[in-house]
Amino acid sequence: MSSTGVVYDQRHELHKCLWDETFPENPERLFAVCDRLKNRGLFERTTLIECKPATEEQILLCHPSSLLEKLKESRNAPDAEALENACKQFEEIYLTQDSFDCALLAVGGAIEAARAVATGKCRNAFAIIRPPGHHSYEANPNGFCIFNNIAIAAKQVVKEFDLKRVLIVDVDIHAPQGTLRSIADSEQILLISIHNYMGGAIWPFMKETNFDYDGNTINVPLNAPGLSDAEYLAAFQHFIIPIAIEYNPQLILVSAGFDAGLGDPLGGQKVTPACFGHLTRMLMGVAEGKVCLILEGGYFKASFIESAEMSLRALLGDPLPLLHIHQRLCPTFIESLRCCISHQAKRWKCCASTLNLLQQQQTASDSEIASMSLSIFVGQPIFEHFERIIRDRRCSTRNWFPRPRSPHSLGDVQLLSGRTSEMNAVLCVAFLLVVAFAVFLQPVNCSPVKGEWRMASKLSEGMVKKRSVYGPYKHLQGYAFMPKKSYGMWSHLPDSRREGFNFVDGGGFMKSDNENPSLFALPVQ
Ligand code: Q9C
Ligand code: ZN
Repeated sequence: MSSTGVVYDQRHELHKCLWDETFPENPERLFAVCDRLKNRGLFERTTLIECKPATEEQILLCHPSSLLEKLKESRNAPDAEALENACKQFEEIYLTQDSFDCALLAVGGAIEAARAVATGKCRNAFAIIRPPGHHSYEANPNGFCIFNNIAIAAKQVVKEFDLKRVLIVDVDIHAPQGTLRSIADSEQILLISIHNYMGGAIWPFMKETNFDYDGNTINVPLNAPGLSDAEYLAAFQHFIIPIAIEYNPQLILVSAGFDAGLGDPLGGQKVTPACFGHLTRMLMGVAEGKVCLILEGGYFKASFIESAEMSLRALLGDPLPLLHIHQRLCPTFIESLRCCISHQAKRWKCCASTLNLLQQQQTASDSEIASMSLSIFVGQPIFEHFERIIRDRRCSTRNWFPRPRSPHSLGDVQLLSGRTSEMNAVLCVAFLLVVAFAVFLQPVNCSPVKGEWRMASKLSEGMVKKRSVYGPYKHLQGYAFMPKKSYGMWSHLPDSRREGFNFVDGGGFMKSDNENPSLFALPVQ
């Protein structure tokens, strides 16, 4: 039996942000994953797949040549400042002089991994590459992604091996608007994605990422934070896997982002590393096990290195830790899943029969037959706001994210780090000092960036309220400010009050180097 292939290339580390060392998508992500896999003796059990740069012809499968030309210029940029300025034309992208070549290499890695599995040279594979790819489409690199690695790889293998059905499963917490658009014209590719949607009030603010999208993309929108293994397993068990079986793909490519994982600062969900292994394993029951994982996001090291390890162990056929599910499914999630099943019942027999079963149960238990829910999309105002920010080039990648919090401050993940009571005492004192400083220095110390940050952090309980504002922000009186974790807002606000607000995306609190604090505040309607 042929072995598990791994793509890994040192050269991917040359892509890094030169002007913001807190940027979450950094070379450290690859070192960390590879160190872990080496230390656990997993690398020596795999076959290294040689990674070569994608050709321009391959990039053109998804992007226009104008983009290639534009990006190529970064090779000759004189300095970091020039690069930073050039990046303002893109949304959340940074470039170094090596980034263009790194991005070609990432696409090449995805292609080689997909090829190895498609030809049977490897029975399955894991492409550990960066920059990630699933947000990029046409001339729009965005969301840390330069070229759409997975969409290009899918189109390449379809073309090269004349495949009729390639399935892409995207478990990264961010909606893959890039992959959705890149494959929209491909009859041989189907995308199924599970991602944060939050009523449309989260980046990329697109209605097409909701359950009622029709096309060759199937969405499982998540409208609540804090979801965990139970919800992901249910989505796979009752929806994603049945559709995958019915579709009967010849090859499965997985956008393996681990930012739905426990403790991830961008994701807000709580999938455990072991669960990522089990999800991979469930997919291995389809397409004769021809599964190729392609790395996407994942920004909390302690969590994503383990998720990557568990996923690779699944590919290798190692036993995985048992999952302990001791929670009921989140009702908001159940509603999403029901919407997905009802909507897809038109196209997929498996969904039609699940729907039928649900309705029988409801009749038997004499409860009312749940009707289809409305498709909610409240993202339009913030989407337009965002478009304006990008269009006017009012932002850069600098300081879009708060400094990473230390693992100790991440509620659930404390479990991973065995904290002593002395440390607790020290942390308490430090916390009180910080609070005291924040309170007392507030009126004096008012640089724009610090000011914005403070206003936001004051609301970190997750409530939206009308605030009285003073100092340089007086004109923002009566606005709702986004707390550090806007996901919190969804859990704190009763449904009836949600429509009244515009939400600012919480996938990393947006700070900026411009002078306009209204970026961070939206009027309370
Ligand atoms: N405050 C990947 O995980 N964030 N990309 C937009 C701005 C976009 C993440 C929010 C995050 C993109 C591959
Ligand atoms: Zn992501």
